[in-house]
Order: sequence, then structure tokens, then C-alpha cells
Amino acid sequence: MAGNLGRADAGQIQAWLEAINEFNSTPEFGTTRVLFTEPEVKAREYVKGEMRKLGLKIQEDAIGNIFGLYEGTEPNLAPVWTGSHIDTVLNAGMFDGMSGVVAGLEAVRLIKEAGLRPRRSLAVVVYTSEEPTRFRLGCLGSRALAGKLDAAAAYALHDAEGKSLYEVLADLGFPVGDFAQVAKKKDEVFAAVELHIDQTGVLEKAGQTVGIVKTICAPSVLEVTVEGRQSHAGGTSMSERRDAYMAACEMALAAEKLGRESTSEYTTVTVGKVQVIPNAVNVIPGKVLFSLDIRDADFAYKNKLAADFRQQAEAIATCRGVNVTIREVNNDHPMPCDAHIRQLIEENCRKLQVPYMQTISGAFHDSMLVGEFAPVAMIFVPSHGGISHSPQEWTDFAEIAAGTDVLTETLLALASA
Ligand code: HGY
Ligand code: MN
Ligand code: MN
Repeated sequence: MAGNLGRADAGQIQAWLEAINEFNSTPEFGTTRVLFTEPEVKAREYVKGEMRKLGLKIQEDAIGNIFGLYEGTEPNLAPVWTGSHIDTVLNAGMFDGMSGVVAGLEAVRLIKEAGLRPRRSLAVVVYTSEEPTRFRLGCLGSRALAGKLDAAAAYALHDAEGKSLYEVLADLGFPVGDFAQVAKKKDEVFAAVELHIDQTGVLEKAGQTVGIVKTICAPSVLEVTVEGRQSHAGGTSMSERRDAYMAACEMALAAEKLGRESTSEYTTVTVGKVQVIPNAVNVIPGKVLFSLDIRDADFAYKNKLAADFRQQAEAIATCRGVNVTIREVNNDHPMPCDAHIRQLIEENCRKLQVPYMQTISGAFHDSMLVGEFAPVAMIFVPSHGGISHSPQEWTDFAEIAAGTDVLTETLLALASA
């Protein structure tokens, strides 16, 4: 007779998170675990080791997504997934992504400890490269699962050293010949629930422990290249300059204005990466490249903002006598979360007396792509001070444990359906 579910162990969650955090290439300043660098490969091996200790069956696909499977009594039924990512941005914290992987491990541990084996199999998933850190495109593993990144696209994606994702995967021994088998068909996965930190101050300000996500905002990422005329800082009068950097600054400020004056409360506009060439004190920059990340919960409105930006950037370029080219890196679709699973999460919050609220995600997540082939939902836990993508990122282990309790009950209900 199966026993009752225990409660998530905050100590176990802390131990797993601290262990994963050891795999870090910038211990002097936060945590950096870039896709397929040594720390990230070691972190993958560590997580697979913990999956083995839980008796999970491990599978990896051609793009390196890891699946730790707890087989159900009817293994032919479409499984239920939970999970997130373990790669990070540069100088990050220890919770973004990792909380969802660890919560998934803990949920399966609790279900097994209670002697429960639901009809549907449960998989804890580590999605490859949710962050755009190495290949400038996010959600590579979930994008491939959604059939939006094939072998050719993997070949075309290059890192700063000119290595293609495909070559990196092949060098690491992933079955790149099976790339076509990565994509999932609709209904191949029954449901997917991801626990994640909320990366805003919304939950903390509202005094809530869990956020039930309604919609996941999506990014349009543009790569803007401004080409002017490199020349002498002292010998070139102000009127004859074709200053690529000043033109880029005016374009960035125009983009910020579009964001600030947006009619949508969910619009965000960010210039995060800037390259100035030749980047010298006494030389007027001839070329500047910058990234522009425009997000919203509404796809059409996001596209309008991007179109407005293009128009304004071209006008600024003409006025300043420089040239501007704008390349779209990705234009992702916002993902609504499944109403039935959201309802289930809410019932479980009430049952477990975990304070909760409805919320939206300004950050994108793997669930944004997984939602293309399966019903998805997200359980948020609070980021203290609203800080994330920073060494100061913090969530109490007890808060992750409370979110994990809600996740465990939800997964069990879905896997028993
Ligand atoms: O950028 C994002 O929204 C995510 O944290 N990668
Ligand atoms: Mn992130
Ligand atoms: Mn994340």
C-alpha cells in the first residue's frame, strides 16, 4: 500500500544546489557555467549521477537534453515532464534554472519514497543551453525538441571562436546523426511543469511563496550593426564625423523610449551586449555592434515595436551619415500556460496552504518552446530583491521546498491521469 507523500527536504535541495554551484568558471565573481565548457559538462555528469542514485533511467538526445525517467505502470502512455536548465549567463547566481532541476529530482524522490508509481512515466529533464551565452540564441535544447532547430541550424550556429554547435556536439560524442529524432510530435508528452525563480520582485513584494504563471513573455533579439567612419579623435571636426558609437547610442535611446512609452505593461527593451571597433581612446569608432532584446506577452505588439525601432534606426543612420544593418536572431512566440494545469497548481497551493498568486513571466524559459508540443505550466518561487542574472540572486531553500511540494502533488496528479 503506498504511503503518503512526504514534504520536500530543504536540506536536500540546498545540498544539490550547492553541489551544482561548485561547477563554476568564475568562483571569484558569481557563477558561470557556459554550455559544454568543463564546468557545465561536469555539472551534467553530477546531475546524471544523482539521477542514477534515484534509480532513474537516463537518456540523452542528439542536442544533449538529459532525461531522467521514473517509469510508470503504463510506460507506453505519454509521460509527464518536469525540469529546467543548468547552464548560466556570465557571473550569475545559483538558482536560475538549477532550482527547477533540483525540484524535479526532489519531487521524484518523494514519490518513490512514498512507494508511489503512477500510470505515466515521470521524466526529470535538463534542457540544453537555455541561456544564449555561448551561441547567442537561447533555449537550444527545447527549441530542437519543438522542431525549431535542426541539424542544419545547429551547423549554422557559431560561438565567438567560430565553432559550430553541431561540431561541438559531435566532438563531445552526442549522436548528432540522430538530430532528426530530437523533435517531439504533439501529444508525445502529456504535460510539462517547470519550477523556476521568478526573477522579478513581484512575489516577494506581494508576500507570496508561489507564482502560477499565466503567460511566458518571449523575446525578439536583434543584432544591430552600425558602420560609420573610423578617424582621428583630435583631427576630425565635430561636423565631419561619421561616429558609429554616437549613432548607436541614439538608436539605443530610441529603443528605450519605445519601451518606456509602450502601451503594454509587459514590454521590456534591453541593450545588453555592445562591441565598439576599434575600441581605442583616441579613435572615433568606425563600427559598433549591439544586441537589442525586445519582449512582450503579445507577439503582434512585439513585432510592431521591432518595426518601429527599425524605422527609427534607419532615420538616425541617414541623419548621421552612417550605415545600419539589423539582423533578427530570433523572434519567439509568447507561450500561454495550460489552464487545466494552472487550476491543478492552484488547488495544490490551497491544499498545502502555500500562499500563491497568478503572475506572468517577463523572462523566457524552456517551457516557452516545450509549450509548442505539450501543455505547459510554471511554478515560480521568489527572487529576493527581484535580483537575478547576478551573484546576488537569492531564494530561500525553504521557499523552493514549498514550491516543490506543490510541484510534486501536481506531477503526481498529472501522471495518474
Ligand atoms: O533571458 C531570459 O529571460 C532567461 O533567463 N534566459
Ligand atoms: Mn536566465
Ligand atoms: Mn532560467
